[in-house]
This record gives sequence, structure tokens and C-alpha cells, in this order.
Amino acid sequence: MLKIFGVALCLLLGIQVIAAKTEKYVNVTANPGELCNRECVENDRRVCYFNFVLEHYHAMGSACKSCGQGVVEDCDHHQCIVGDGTEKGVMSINRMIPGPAIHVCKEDMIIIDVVNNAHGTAAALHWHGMHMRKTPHMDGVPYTTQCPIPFASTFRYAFEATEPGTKFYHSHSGHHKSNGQYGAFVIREPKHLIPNLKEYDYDLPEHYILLSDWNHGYAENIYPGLVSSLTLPESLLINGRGAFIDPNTLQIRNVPVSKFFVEPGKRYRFRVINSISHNCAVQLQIEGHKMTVIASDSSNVRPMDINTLGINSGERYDFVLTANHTKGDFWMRVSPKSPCAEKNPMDGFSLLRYKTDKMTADELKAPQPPFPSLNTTYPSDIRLNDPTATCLGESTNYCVSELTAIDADEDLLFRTPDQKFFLSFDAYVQKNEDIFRPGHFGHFMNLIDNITSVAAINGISLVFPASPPLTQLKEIDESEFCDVNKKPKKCDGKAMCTCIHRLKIKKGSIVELIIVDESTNLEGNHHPFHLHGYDFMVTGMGQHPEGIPMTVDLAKKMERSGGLPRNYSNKRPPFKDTVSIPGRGYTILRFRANNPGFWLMHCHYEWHLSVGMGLIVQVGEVKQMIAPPKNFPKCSNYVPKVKMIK
Ligand SMILES: [Cu+2]
Repeated sequence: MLKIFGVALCLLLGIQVIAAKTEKYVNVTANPGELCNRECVENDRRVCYFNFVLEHYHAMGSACKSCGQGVVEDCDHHQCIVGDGTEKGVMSINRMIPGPAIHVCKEDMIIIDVVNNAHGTAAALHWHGMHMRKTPHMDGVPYTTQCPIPFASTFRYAFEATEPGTKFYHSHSGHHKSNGQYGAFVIREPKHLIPNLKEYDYDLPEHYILLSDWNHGYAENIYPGLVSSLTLPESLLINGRGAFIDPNTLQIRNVPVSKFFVEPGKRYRFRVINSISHNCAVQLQIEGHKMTVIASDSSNVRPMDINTLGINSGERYDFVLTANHTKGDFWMRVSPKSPCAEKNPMDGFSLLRYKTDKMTADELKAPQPPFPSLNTTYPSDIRLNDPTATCLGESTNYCVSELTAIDADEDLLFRTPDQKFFLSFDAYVQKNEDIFRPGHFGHFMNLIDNITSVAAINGISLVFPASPPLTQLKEIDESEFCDVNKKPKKCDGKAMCTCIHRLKIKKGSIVELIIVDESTNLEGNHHPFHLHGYDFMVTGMGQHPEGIPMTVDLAKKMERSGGLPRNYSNKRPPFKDTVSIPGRGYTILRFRANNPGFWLMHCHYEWHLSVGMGLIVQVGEVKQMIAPPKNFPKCSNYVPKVKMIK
């Protein structure tokens, strides 16, 4: 009785009752996030505050002074964006590309105020590799988990550093990522929890290798694309810097690239992150050194020695580099794979420089040597994740499914899945009279000349609702969602149609996804698929053993008669959150659907998501999802009935 009276009194007086008694509010801005970059120990939980200001800005602008004329110190000004040395407009975070790196420890509270000062834009940042179990509304996907952040306003991302490992953040809005909004994000943990700790001596915050691509204009020039040019990057960058190779003269423009310092005899953990937007898988090689891979995405694997690392957009790999020389400079080189390799020659570089106690400050700052020529070969006989890998057990050309996880999960691996889905994706060349018919404004991209294309999964090209389903489901008409079994009337008789593609999964299910590349018009691509909110076990991947182009019907037939080849080792397939689908092949994934919410799953190539190569995975019913805060920003259409004005 007293309790009822108390609640009534509270309501009467307008007092807000704070539900979680154990939680308390903290002064978030009092703790600069940079102070969270530390050695992680037990019982040292911190609040890490970052302020990210998004702006339209410029590379090789006024802050760079004489950087373009060879004054290297000017290039190092904290607001000078170097890129490949070309002056151009960008979209930056805190006038940096990459944006500020985030280094925190597991269980820290991360708070990032994103201030959108980029006129005329709507922003959102995604924390790639985070599962957001306690805060699904912080995943940063416009029109799926939140409304984009309008110009002139601030949105506070606040979430716990839950899963340790190498991650990154990037814009999920428009093509802001391609224009420069991305950065490194690493969650470390106390040493006694690191399974591969004995493999290395140092895990230094500056030893991340963030790969990105660079165009000499805005990404909006590339999407939907120009009739006169191919959709290709002009340069590849490592930590925001790279060499521009003029395709006409093959001359390399000399810019100061990023440097990594190592001491002879020591072993270093490096973290590679692929934030490339274009549809180019790339490979990383280090002159004179092998790499010992110890983790992929955020999951630890048994050490694997390689000399060539294939890495696709959205993927991360951690490796150990043993500094087995006594002195010298060595190139780290990122090179595009097919189809970009043939169409536009380019390499990206950074420098590995040995330092010793005897070296003077001038020697440490010595000018970088001339870049190697394009045709320089480095040993490439032991490869991981190379597009040429057959996944049939070759001893020196490994698929990621052949990595061995540290953590086994035999229940997930061997249980009959509760739900199994075949997802085939394709790109459909469109007739110009369809794309450009009166009153039709559907998405498309220009491949070259007058050829236009739209992408789809299971024949459905994804478009987004006007309100994010995670936080405003009531405002979306259920009939707006579609899937392979429930397509809207307008799709009758069509091979491909456009609607809000949703894959509904029961909470708690063991799910198997078989993703099949049916694309006939994007030959040579190995599309990287990323699932938000989860990591998944990669139990199999490859092409048809007899080289027959895979189709979903063929995959189903093979599953009925003996099964598509699974190719994991030691009952320990690796866990990942982004994985390549071999060209005209398949990849098999498993996960436990224990994180309710609306999660985007999509090809991580920027333009492919824009033309519909994605779907929204709904795990559980809304009542099973964590509700967003009451004052969470909202957005929707405004189309009221209109009265005739007398
Ligand atoms: Cu793709």
C-alpha cells in the first residue's frame, strides 16, 4: 500500500524514478579518452571521453604549409592531412585522416560526443567489431539502429568496451567513410587473459596498420559513378599516407609515409585494419620479414606463419613481426588484388625502420629511401586469405576457414542448426530504359560506359525505412518489410525487386548461413560480408571442386547429397565478423542468435551496400530487445493530410 502511495506521489510531483539503482551517472567529460591508453590491469575501470568534430576539410591544405614542397616537418602538423600528396576536399574527424585512434581496456566505458559540423550532412559512426549487447541503439547504422545526426547537432555514443581485440570505427552514413571518416579502435585486456602473449614482447599503441583508399575527388563522384571512368581508387594509404603512382607515366609522387620503429631482436604485435571502400581486396607484405598471424577480427587463433596477408574491406588481422635484422629500412607494402590490380597500378607504402641505442636523432629522422618500383617482388609463397586459395587443404595458400581458433565451441559446430538460410547475392545489369523511366528514382551504379547495375540478396535489393526499426518500429508498417518468401505485389514476375529486406531469426536459435555468390557481372570480386552485433564461426568456404560457378540451387543440391565441403581444422574453426565470399563460391557461417536487435548484414564494399547488397537481420521480437533511452532522437516522414486553404 505504502509502495503504491509512493509511486503515485512521485508521479504527482513529476519526479523521475531512475530504474537501475546500481548505476550512477559520471562526469563524462572529466576523463580525456587519451588517458585510457594504458597497460590494462584488473580493477582499473575507467570512463574514456572523446570529442569528435566532423567537418568538411581539406587534404594538403593551409595547415600543411610547405609539406608539398618537401618540408617533411610541415607534413607532421597535427591538422595537416597528407593523403597521397594531392590537394582535395575531405570529410574529417578532428581535422585528421584517419581520425583519432581509440585505445581502451576491456570494461572501460567509452563515451564519444560526435559533433556534426559538416554542413548539409547527416552523420553516424559505427563501431565495427563491437557487439553492443547492452546498447544495441549505439551500433551507429542510420535507419536501422538510429536516426542520422543532423548538421549542427551532437550525438553522444556511450557503450562499454566489451569484446577485446582490434576494431575500427567508420561512418555508416552516405559515403562519409570514403571521404575520410574512419579510425583505429583497439580494446586491450590484462596480460594474463591474452592467449598468444608469449608470442611477442611489445603491443605498442602506434603499431596499427590502417589501410584505406583515396580518390582525388569526393566519393559522391564515384557513386552512382561516371560514364567516362571506372570506379577505382587512385591510391592506397597506410595510416592516412601513401604514394600516388601516375597511371600515365608510372612516376611515383614522393610523400613522407608513416613509419614504424622496431629494435633488433624484439617481437612486436601489429594490428592490420582494412577500411578500404572500393571493391578491391588487397595484400600486405613486409620486405625481409614474415608475419605470424595470431588473431583475426577480434578472435585469437593459433599462430600461423605467412609472408603475404590477404585482407578485405572490414577485416582485421593481428600478427607478430620479429625484428630479425640488425639495422635498416624495410618497406611495408599494400597492393591491390584482382580486379583492381589489372585496371589501375598502385601500391601503398609505409616504412619499417630499425632503431638502436647508438642511433642519433638525425639518423632516426633520416629521409625515407626512394619507393621500390611497381614490379618489385617480395616472397609470396605462404599466403593467408588470398583470392586464389582453393580452400582444399593447400599447404601454403590458406583460407581463413583453415585458421585454428583458440576457443573451441563444439556445441555450436556440431549441433543441428535450428534455422538455416541460403543467401545468394547478385548484381543485375539494368536496362537504361528501366533505370531512367519517368517517375522512377531507384538506386543504381554506373559500371562503365552506359552499363548500370543494381545489387540484391535473394533477389531483393535493400532500401531503408524512414525510421530506424530498432528504436521506432511502431512507425514502420509491417507490410514494408519483405523477404524471399514474402515479396510485395510490385515484385511479381521480376527477378529482382527493391524493398526493406528483413531476415527474421528466433532469439536463441543456432543459425547456419550459407552465402552464395551468384554474381555474373562483378567477376573477380570476393565480396566481404559483415554481420553487425555478432561474430560467427566460419565452418566452410570455397568454390565448386570442379570449377562450376556456384548457384544457390547447386548449393542446396550439394547440401542434400553429402554437403558442401566444410574445411575447418582441429574442430576449431575461427570466429570472425567479416568474411570474404570466394568469387562464384560460397561461405558457411554459424552463430547463436543470442543478441536481440535489428542488425545490418551487408557487403562491406561501399558502393555495393548503396545499391542494395545487404539485409536487416531481426533477432527476437521487440519485447525481447533492450529498449532505447526515452529521449532517444527520432525521425520519420512528414506527410500529413492537407486541408484546402479557403
Ligand atoms: Cu560486394
